[in-house]
This record gives sequence, C-alpha cells and structure tokens, in this order.
Amino acid sequence: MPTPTAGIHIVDSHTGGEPTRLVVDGGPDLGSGSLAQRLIRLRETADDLRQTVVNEPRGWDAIVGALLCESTDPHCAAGVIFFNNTGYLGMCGHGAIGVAVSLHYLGRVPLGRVKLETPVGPIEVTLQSANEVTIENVPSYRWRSDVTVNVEELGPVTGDVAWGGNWFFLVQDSPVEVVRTNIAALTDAAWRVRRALAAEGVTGRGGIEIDHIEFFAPATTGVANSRNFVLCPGGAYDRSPCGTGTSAKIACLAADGKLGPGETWVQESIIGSRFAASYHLVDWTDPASVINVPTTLDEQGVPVVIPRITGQAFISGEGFLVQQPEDPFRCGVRC
Ligand code: PYC
Repeated sequence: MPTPTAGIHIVDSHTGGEPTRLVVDGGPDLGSGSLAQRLIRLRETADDLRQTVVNEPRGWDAIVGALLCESTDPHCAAGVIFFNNTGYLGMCGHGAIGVAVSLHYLGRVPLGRVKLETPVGPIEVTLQSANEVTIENVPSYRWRSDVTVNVEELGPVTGDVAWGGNWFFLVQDSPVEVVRTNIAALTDAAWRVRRALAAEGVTGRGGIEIDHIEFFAPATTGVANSRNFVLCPGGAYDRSPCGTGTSAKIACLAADGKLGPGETWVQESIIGSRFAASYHLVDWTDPASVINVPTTLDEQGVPVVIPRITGQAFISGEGFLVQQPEDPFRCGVRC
C-alpha cells in the first residue's frame, strides 16, 4: 500500500452555521516576517495548502481555512492567515470566532482575552465561554457613501463602500427579498452588482477590488435589527451574519449617526444566526491603533470605529487530511 504523506491536523468548527477549518499543524514553513509577508509567501509558493484544505474533495465552497502561525507580535498568542476557495482574506470575523473556540478546545488558550495577529493587523478575542466569543476587530470605516451603479437586469443599485477587514459594498434595500428560498436569486443579483462595480471602476481605497457584497432587509425576528445576505469572494454565501461585513455595517451606521458608541446592533444572517455588534471610536492619538487607517478620514470627520462582534461557534470535527502521493487530486480539485 502506498505510504500517505504526513497528515494535516485540522479542527473544524462553525460560527452561526459558517464553517472554519483551522490548520493546526502540517502546513508549510513560511519563514519569518510579518503575517502580511507570510501570506504573500503562502500564496506564491504554497497555494497547494489552501486548495487541499478548502477545495473538494476535502472541503467545499463555503468553508474558510485558517492557517495557525507563530506571531511576530509579542502581544499576540498566535497568528492566523485566512483563505477560501478563491484566495486569501485579510480578516475573517466568523473565522476568528471559530479559531478562538478551536484553540480553547485544543487547550491552547484559556477563557478570557487574547490577541491574534492577522495580515491586516492585530485583533483581540475574548472567550466568554467555550463557545461564546467577542472579537475586537481592526479599525473599520465607510469609504464612500451612496454610490450608484448600473446593474444588468436590476437597473441602478445604490450602496456604500466600507472596510471591516475586507472590502464591502453594502446595499440597504436588497433588490431581492432576503429569505432562504431566494439564495440562488440573491447570489445571482450580488454577482451582477459585483460585476457592475468592477465595470464602473468602483473600488475600495487604493483601487482594491470590492469582493464582498452585502444586501440588507428588515429582521424577521424581534431580537435583531436587520437581516443580511453576504456574497463571499468565491461565490458562496455567508451562513453567519459575517463578522467583517457586520463591522462594515456598523461603520456605516456610525457615519450616518444611527448608532452611537457602545450601542448594540444585532445582525441576523440569511439562515437566522446572529451577531451582536457595538463599537468604540479609534484613538487617533495612539499611532499603534491606527495602522493602515487613512488620516484624511479624521480630517473629514468620518468616524473610524473599532467594532466588537459577539457570536457563538461550535466544534464540528477534528482529524487529519491525508494526501496520497499517487492521488491526482491530492491538492484538491482546482477551480
Ligand atoms: O465573518 O468576516 C467574516 C467572513 C468573511 C467571509 C466569510 N465570513
């Protein structure tokens, strides 16, 4: 029998229904440097790892992978690089909650507060219990408001461009009813919006592509403020309310004066899972807290918020991914 290569140790979890696969061991040696540099090295020299972990036959479109790394920041317990079926994510809110719960399950972090390094900056995670986590995300802000694009078959669609650790286009009034039975139609509409943004040159800061589209509708339960549908970069929809998307949302609410510091916003996902979100304002006098944040926002009076997102994650599996050398699809089915 052929000898399989050493396995990749994984822990699977889901956060409000959205899966995260933590790679604990068996990943490539990415050398030293910042996490952003190591992300580039992973993408350029070891992308097989991403494809093996999240693509079929071991993964599927919705799963987000998280590679556990050593942190260069002495204040951080660990570093993490997030990826999906199409590439790499700066940050991932549901993923960070899943990683925290998985690290606790493995006995690597206690209940309470720890910092994690991501390629877009450090985040703080607080484990309230083995399954409930609050993340303090990277500084988030609205970059453009009321941008209208002409969308094939939908006509003009207006939304805001905001950063919550990834770039989002947020449409307040969803062009399609935000109900579970409409997932195919919502996905199709969101793709059209994404294509229109690209065609009309609407981007995030520095020309970065907007790769997450978020539609909103009134909540269906009395306990949430709003319901969303989020299209992720590789075409899957987020089963959770999306941590970075909820961060972008509260940055927009803050910019519109609709949510004050410390007030709670409950965001419900298309499948009915919930995140509770609030924020405090960034401290411009602390240079360490405004890394990667344009100072022009302060001059323009645009609030830059530090979102706090609370959600629940549960462990759904643990094991080893095996790659047999003879397997033509040992690195997954490439898309
Ligand atoms: O929770 O930030 C998030 C996220 C991004 C993509 C999927 N989930």
